[in-house]
Amino acid sequence: MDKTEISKKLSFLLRHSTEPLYIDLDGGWADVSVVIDTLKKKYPDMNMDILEQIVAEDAKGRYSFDSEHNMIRANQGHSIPDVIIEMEEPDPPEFLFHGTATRFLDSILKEGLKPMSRQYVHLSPDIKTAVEVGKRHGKPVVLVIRAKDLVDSGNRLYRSLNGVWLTKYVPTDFFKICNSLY
Ligand code: HQG
Repeated sequence: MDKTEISKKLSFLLRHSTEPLYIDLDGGWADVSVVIDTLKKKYPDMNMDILEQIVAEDAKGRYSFDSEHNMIRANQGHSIPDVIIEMEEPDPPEFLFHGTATRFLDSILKEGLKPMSRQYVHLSPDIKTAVEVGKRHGKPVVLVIRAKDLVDSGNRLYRSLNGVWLTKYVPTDFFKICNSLY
């Protein structure tokens, strides 16, 4: 059984499924047994052990269980507008990074960074992670964001439990193309 493939399906269920059965809007929690039953339809060997492994081994810490492991949620990345996920609002670092593809640059430089289909614009704490995010869309390019100035100007910037920084919109005057070698 391909755990990466199951993890992709799991992220979809926990971030984008509009079926209210899965996601409690208050906190984004889904019932573990319902999630396993759903995954079993496509992956008949799916069980709690495999789910525990997927959560524990996830390189980006995408998922959390509640203390009893009866509920599970994605820590960030949601598109469902009404889901409220627990986030911190710590003091931001001076700079954060956003990885995107060169083909989006014209539009981004004109309009600013928008959440597109997700609830938030996702920002990375380091260039390496941003390059990986950008590669998912094509030839990567990294933008450096003046995060501290963004907050000092009255914008809100959150950090998800797995360390992804999130904000509603980044106007063009708060970022530029990052020219470091990557
Ligand atoms: C771009 C992954 C045109 C934006 C990653 C991005 C991340 C614009 C794309 C998380 C634009 C949206 C999120 C504008 C932004 N005009 N394009 N004005 N503003 N865009 O996938 O940030 O692996 O929704 O640059 O690690 O790529 O799934 O967002 O290229 O944390 O856990 O529109 O997803 O996490 O793409 O990725 P996405 P993202 P997971």
